Amino acid sequence: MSCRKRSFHSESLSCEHPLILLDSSQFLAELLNRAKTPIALILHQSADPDAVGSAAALSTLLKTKTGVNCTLFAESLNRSAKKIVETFNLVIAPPEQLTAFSTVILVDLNNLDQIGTLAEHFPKDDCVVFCVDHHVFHPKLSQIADFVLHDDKVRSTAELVLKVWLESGISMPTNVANLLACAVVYDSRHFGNALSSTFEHFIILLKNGADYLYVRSLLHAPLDKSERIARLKATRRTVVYDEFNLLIAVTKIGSYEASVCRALISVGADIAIVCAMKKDEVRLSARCKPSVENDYGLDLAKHVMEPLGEIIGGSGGGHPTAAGANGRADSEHALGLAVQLLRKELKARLKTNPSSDKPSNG
Ligand SMILES: [Mn+2]
Repeated sequence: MSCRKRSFHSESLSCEHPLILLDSSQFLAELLNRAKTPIALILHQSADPDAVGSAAALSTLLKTKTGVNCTLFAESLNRSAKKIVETFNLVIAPPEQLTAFSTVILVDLNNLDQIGTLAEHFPKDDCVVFCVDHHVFHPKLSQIADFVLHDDKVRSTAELVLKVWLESGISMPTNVANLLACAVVYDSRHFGNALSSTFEHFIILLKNGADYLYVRSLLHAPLDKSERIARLKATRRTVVYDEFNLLIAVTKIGSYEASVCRALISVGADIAIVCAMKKDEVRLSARCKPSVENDYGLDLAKHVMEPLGEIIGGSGGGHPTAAGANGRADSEHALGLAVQLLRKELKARLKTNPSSDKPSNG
């Protein structure tokens, strides 16, 4: 197992990691088994309420069950996550402290390229790595994780944490129910893309004391002026392609690429691809309407952002209708590649499924 030492540069990874996929009861058993020394919970950069809520709930569960201390790490938090951290008095530890841990849990991510500058502080020695996540399974996960609880058929990581909690047999405090409820509401876009399982899980949280109106009020935060300016500027520069009976909107911006994507979808695009340049790094975000996934079988994570991340020397992933990639490339070049990958996939899908060549009504 000498190859268990992890590196963040894919070219230096020489062997596959023996990843073990578990169900929620096995995951809890392995976690409790390891909960003898402090545990680090690592969230993705620009952590959202799903990442924060899931991590806080897991941390409470481990503390209650074993007395072990858990510490949360995130390079940065998004606006809604900041509000949740403040409201529930959560603590995000300084990145330097991460190095000392021998057990870590990756929460709501399955690819270390998503932890940003925390990667510099990731424990160097053989530490045991757990992962709980609902994003499209990333091939690189086998290079980093030992024990994995993964299901991309749920709308939030919080629902996987809920299952783990229910296995523990301990009663759920109201604040944990509210934290998990924030996560479910946020990641299901206020139930806009909810599955029947999303409602089933949410009802369990309500029965444990979660308050839907309170959760809604926590997640309602008006956009900053800078974010609104970014959205307006990016919209002005947007190029729209009318192809495959889809309106594909493509643009560049300095930051807020995910927010700009959502804005473009809300003003009428079927698919949006937005590129942001940050110093020497390029970051791309893509969104599509649920109808594009349903009618065309398009998976933005698997078909566009994952291969794009590879090409530009970084990584990509996400969900079928919301995905991203980062790497090193000129922004025009990266956007061109993204559009090329998208066109190639849509063309192939139209050939194999001619019924999808119809106007989108999503
Ligand atoms: Mn999530």
